[in-house]
Amino acid sequence: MGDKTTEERIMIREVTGPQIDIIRDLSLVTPPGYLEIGPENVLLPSFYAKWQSKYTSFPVYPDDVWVVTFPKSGTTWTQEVVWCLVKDTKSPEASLEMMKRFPFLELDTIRPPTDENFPFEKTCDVTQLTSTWDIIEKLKAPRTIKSHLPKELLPKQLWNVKPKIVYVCRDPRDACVSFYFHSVRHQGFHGTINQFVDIFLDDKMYYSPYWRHVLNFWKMRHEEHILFLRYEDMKKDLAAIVRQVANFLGKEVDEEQVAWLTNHCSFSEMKNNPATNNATYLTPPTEESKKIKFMRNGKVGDWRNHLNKEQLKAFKTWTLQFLEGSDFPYYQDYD
Ligand code: PPS
Repeated sequence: MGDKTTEERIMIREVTGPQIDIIRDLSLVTPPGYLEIGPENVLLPSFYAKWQSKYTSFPVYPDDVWVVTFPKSGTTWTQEVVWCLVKDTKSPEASLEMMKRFPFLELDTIRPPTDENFPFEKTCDVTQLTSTWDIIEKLKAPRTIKSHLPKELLPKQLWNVKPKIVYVCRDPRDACVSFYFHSVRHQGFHGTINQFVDIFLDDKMYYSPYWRHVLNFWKMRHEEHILFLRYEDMKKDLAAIVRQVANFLGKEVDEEQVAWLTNHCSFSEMKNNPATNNATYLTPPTEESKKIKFMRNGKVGDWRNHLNKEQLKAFKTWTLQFLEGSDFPYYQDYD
């Protein structure tokens, strides 16, 4: 266990610089500062410092089911598949917002609902957000928990207790575009997409560096308690993924259930379902950001509509640099 050792080992540094200035100056909703954490320089809002030991020493149970991703990689989609497989889809709980039945471990770091330093309440209605701890403490077993934290910052017990963890990755070009729109919607980011792409490729966006996040789970993909999925495979054949996730979780499903779940988790169904569309848990800060829906587009290759040739070249260089020496087979064909 040794929380103390953990705390001693994970270094936290305040980070500044031109990219951070852009995020801070061009967002309506910003934390008081930004941190780089640990040897991999994971970027998070300064609220993280307050919660770090609570995250690393968070008690884990063997029957928990976790969904871990880099942001905008298909988290909510996977959460719904997982939730429906481990819980009762006919129970009243099924109609609760995702955040309440499948809570987000580090929500208080990303969007603290009560911190008076956080200017969020000036522009948004946060009354619908509850501290994540209130929700997590009330969860009934088997608990379903979401996190975007990279491997090194996740609860230490995950690696001894070994509950099931579903990890999902997405083409970083699509994750980046989705993250840009997310930042406009949630942070009131009013810089250009080009500025956002620069920040993303400089690994100065929340939870960056992207590739270390993905590759650290890729390396663990053969472990029995880890299932590594791709957004693009979910798009290609969701029924196959439903069967794969069910098998991983030790759940028997017949073809009727697979068909039901595949339809229930389609983009259009999730977009129209208040329990899955994340439409209400906060109010976007501007008229512009209100136009962007959480369930925005849900496509593979939307980057084609937003990234220029130079940016694609930069994505390729960045990708190849991280993938050198790795057997990770995806997202290398950027020509
Ligand atoms: S978050 O905020 O990090 O938890 O976001 P996350 O859920 O990981 O990613 C949101 C993107 O996933 C898309 N999405 C889906 N795509 C296809 N089918 C279904 N059912 C589905 N549900 C969510 C969502 O639209 C976001 O992607 P973009 O590209 O922005 O549309």
